[in-house]
Amino acid sequence: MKFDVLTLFPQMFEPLKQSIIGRAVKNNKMEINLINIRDFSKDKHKKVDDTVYGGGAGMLIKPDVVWDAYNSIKSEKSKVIYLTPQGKTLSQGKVEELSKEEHLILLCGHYEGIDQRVLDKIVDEEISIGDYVLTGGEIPAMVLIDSVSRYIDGVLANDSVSEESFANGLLEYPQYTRPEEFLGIKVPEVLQSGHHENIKKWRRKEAIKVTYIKRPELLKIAKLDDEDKKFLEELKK
Ligand code: 4FM
Repeated sequence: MKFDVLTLFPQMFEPLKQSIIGRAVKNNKMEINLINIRDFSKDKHKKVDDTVYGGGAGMLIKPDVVWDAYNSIKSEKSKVIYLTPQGKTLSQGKVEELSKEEHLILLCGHYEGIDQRVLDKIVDEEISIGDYVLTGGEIPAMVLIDSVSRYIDGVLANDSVSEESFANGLLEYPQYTRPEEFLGIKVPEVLQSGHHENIKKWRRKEAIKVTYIKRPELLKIAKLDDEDKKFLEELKK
């Protein structure tokens, strides 16, 4: 999977050189190219923004520099995503869907925005990471790369994604490591029993419990079997 990021602030993507994503890039499991939109300015002062027609505060990114940056990297198989609060909110389902793409081009705005004409020409999909306003699309682009990369073959240990509680739309069950007792609180007995079937059932119930308590709206879309539903009805009493 290839990510091409169009941005005025490529230095903001340094965090992706760390940890799991950094290793995945080194191991050629994924590619992240940073394209500095400013490199496509024809202006002698490398100017990329200008004032807004009709008046108002702030500056807009000029359409031609974004157009030229895009044309330097586009391919038959590329999908262009613009990160903006106007987009559909990113979900785990959308993340999984995007992980099947071959080439994602992530367009990051900054300042007051980007001239609408180039957006109309190149953007395939608008995505938001949540209903709040940031100073630019760079952090959202990193959120998208991080979340999608977890589904790319060889990025995570093999069963981490399918095993995670969220795979069935539930929140994660509580987890414990040593010591066996901390501040007077013991690790649940069943987790030390070595009884894998019981551990699996306990974790499933805890996942349903924590989802019901913290994010009950998620239960409407979770994949629950008859036993799960029975347990949930008991919980509600
Ligand atoms: C986006 C600022 C474009 C300037 C932003 C421009 C955001 C979000 C966000 C800010 N993006 N989810 N929330 N972007 O706030 O995706 Cl030009």
